[in-house]
Amino acid sequence: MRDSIAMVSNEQNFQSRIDAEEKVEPKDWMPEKYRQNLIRQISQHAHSEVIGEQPEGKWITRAPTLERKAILMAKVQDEAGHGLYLYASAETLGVTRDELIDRLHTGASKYASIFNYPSLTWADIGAIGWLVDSAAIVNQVSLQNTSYGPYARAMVRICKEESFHQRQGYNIMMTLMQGAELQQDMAQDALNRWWWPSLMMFGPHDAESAHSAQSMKWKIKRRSNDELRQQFVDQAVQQAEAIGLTVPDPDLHWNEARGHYDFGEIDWREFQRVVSGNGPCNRQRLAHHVDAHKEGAWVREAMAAFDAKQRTPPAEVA
Ligand code: BYC
Repeated sequence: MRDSIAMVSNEQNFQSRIDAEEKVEPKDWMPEKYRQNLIRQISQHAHSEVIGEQPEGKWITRAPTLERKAILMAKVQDEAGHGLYLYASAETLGVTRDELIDRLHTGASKYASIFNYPSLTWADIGAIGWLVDSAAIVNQVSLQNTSYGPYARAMVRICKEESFHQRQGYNIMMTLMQGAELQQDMAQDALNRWWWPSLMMFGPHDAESAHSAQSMKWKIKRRSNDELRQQFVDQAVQQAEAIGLTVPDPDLHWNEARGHYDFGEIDWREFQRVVSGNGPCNRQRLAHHVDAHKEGAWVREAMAAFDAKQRTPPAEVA
């Protein structure tokens, strides 16, 4: 009885701290469901950053100029770094890196559906940087104010780097649109294929979103899936028009009364298919990660051995 009263008052105090915009730190008391929900979201976010290296990484050796190659290499390295900040942030919640990777490999933990689509041409690198990084920024700017301190602080740094990523993607699209007809067609084709998957990045409609209500109450999420998606559409449509691209949505039009663009319905069956492991590249992406993880085992073992040696006190000289 006393335990359950203590638990209720812990939960009330916790909610009051959240309502007062205080940050929750790793050693603070937190409801177990808050901890689990954060581990779920942060680790999925980390996996997305790391799996997201694959469609772009493939184009490093195919970049059209030395300058583009250097920029793309830096971007892909940044994504790896984002994964590291996020894994480290999830680890502060008492879960190990090995457990997180294991959940990814067994399919228990998701990653962003968008990375299960193939990058077929150089224009796809433009579309990913422009659209996927834009979508990520719109979401992550709001996550800079998430209630969990280590996650919020990771977001601040990640957002700075994502802005450069978005600019490089848009710059690729702009350059292609100033080129030959073939290059313009390539840019339009990339937009056609990446537009709808980009809208899916924000998740199901608010009414269908399993975690939103509780995550908003705990201020893990600060803005809803639909709100963020609308902001993304409003920005991206104008950016597309500015360089002569057409957004592939016949229902898209400016709604004067709402002050926003109205847009067509996402194909939610496709979303479910991709999220449940049956998108065009799901198996390939996961298999590649499993192989890379196996190949890196000797590095982890060497690091662990070095760490153990550093901790062993030197033997006394007789
Ligand atoms: N893809 O209740 P809901 C990047 C899942 S990477 C897959 O609305 P929530 C970049 C959801 O997990 C940046 N799954 O969930 C990297 C849940 O399933 P579980 C990626 C999705 O968490 C490299 C179920 O559907 N950004 O920028 O409240 C190169 C119900 O959904 C998706 C982040 O990860 C999806 N799109 O809201 C270039 C942001 N959508 O867990 C660029 C952090 C939903 O119950 N994450 N699901 O099995 C978030 O903000 C939220 O987790 C979401 C979903 C808005 C994505």
